[in-house]
Amino acid sequence: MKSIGILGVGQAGGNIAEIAATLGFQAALINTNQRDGLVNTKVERKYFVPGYNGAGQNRSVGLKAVNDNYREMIDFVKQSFKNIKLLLVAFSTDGGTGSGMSPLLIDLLLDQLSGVNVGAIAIVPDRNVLAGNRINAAECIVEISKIEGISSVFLVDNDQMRKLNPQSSKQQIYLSSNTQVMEAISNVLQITQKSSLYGNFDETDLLNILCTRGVTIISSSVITDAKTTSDVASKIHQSWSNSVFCPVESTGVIRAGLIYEGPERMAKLINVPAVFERVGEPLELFEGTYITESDPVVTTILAGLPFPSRRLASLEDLLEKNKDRLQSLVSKEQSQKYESQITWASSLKVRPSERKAGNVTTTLSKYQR
Ligand SMILES: Nc1nc2c(ncn2[C@@H]2O[C@H](COP(=O)(O)OP(=O)(O)OP(=O)(O)O)[C@@H](O)[C@H]2O)c(=O)[nH]1
Ligand SMILES: [Mg+2]
Repeated sequence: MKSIGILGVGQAGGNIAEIAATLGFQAALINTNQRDGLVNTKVERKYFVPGYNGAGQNRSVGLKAVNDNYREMIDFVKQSFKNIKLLLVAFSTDGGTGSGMSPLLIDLLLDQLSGVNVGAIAIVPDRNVLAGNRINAAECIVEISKIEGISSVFLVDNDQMRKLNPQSSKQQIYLSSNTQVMEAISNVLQITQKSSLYGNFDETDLLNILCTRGVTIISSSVITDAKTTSDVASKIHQSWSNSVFCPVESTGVIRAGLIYEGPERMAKLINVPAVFERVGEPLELFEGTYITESDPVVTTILAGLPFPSRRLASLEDLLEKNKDRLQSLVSKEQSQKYESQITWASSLKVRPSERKAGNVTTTLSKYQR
């Protein structure tokens, strides 16, 4: 039984829970919209908030759903996951249900699930989403970043898969983002089950890293053609820029994992100071070395990173640039009306008044000669 559980909230969250279930994770979902959740057929445990039919991209609807039903939600989560050590709540930051519900729900679960750590898989929208989605995303990320005692926050960046496959449809991008994030987590969890003569990376090491508060990324790099330690370091750095997560921008890793799988002769090219030069040496490093004859792969886990302010500013810039236009759009909603140029023409439609019933004598008298 895997020690990490995935709780999807809202449509995107449910889609991630679906992939998690196919990879053998305990998975459950919560939604305000039954029709969205029913398509995730691999997820067995589902809670649909009664009396709702989606949140219509309105975060306050999601928030109200938790306020009114948090006891049922907490019971549902307790019943859905058995013997897990870390629960990751997955959701998109720019819709209404997942974005509005998840920060408060995570905060409540941190108190209510004893012995279970709680982190997040939060989706950052791609560059094409409109103002309303950007506002949701910014509000949600601010709330997530303030939660006390939260474990790893994985920021899945929908722009990253678009960058690598510009021709793909939105659905293909969503599916490959969801698959990559769950495969990355599944992969590091599987490594903890292997044993090695040279240094094990065990489940306690992994949980130590993942229970660090802050932003976490996991990435892997195939280093077959590397010749020097600096080749290896630069391949690892590239993998931090090209993973499914928001690219690493600054220094400040608190805990990290460094795992090597491959032939012995390549293992010596891994130089810890060179790898961490760009992000600063972490407080603690957990290493694992697994000698195999397959292609050499280095997997890194960086935890405790600051929120990526440049990436998030790119989300907010479009709002800032359009501030006046957006403010006038909203004030117009209440005041706008249409003035016609042909108000004079309405009189054309006025019918002459009906003839009144006359008096016979008066009519006869009009014709007298
Ligand atoms: N990576 C990924 N992103 C998704 C997926 N589905 C939707 N998104 C993102 O999530 C946003 C829409 O959020 P949803 O998850 O549909 O919203 P919701 O939480 O169901 O909230 P409401 O529909 O407003 O009730 C989109 O703009 C995308 O940014 C998915 O399967 N994977
Ligand atoms: Mg939805």
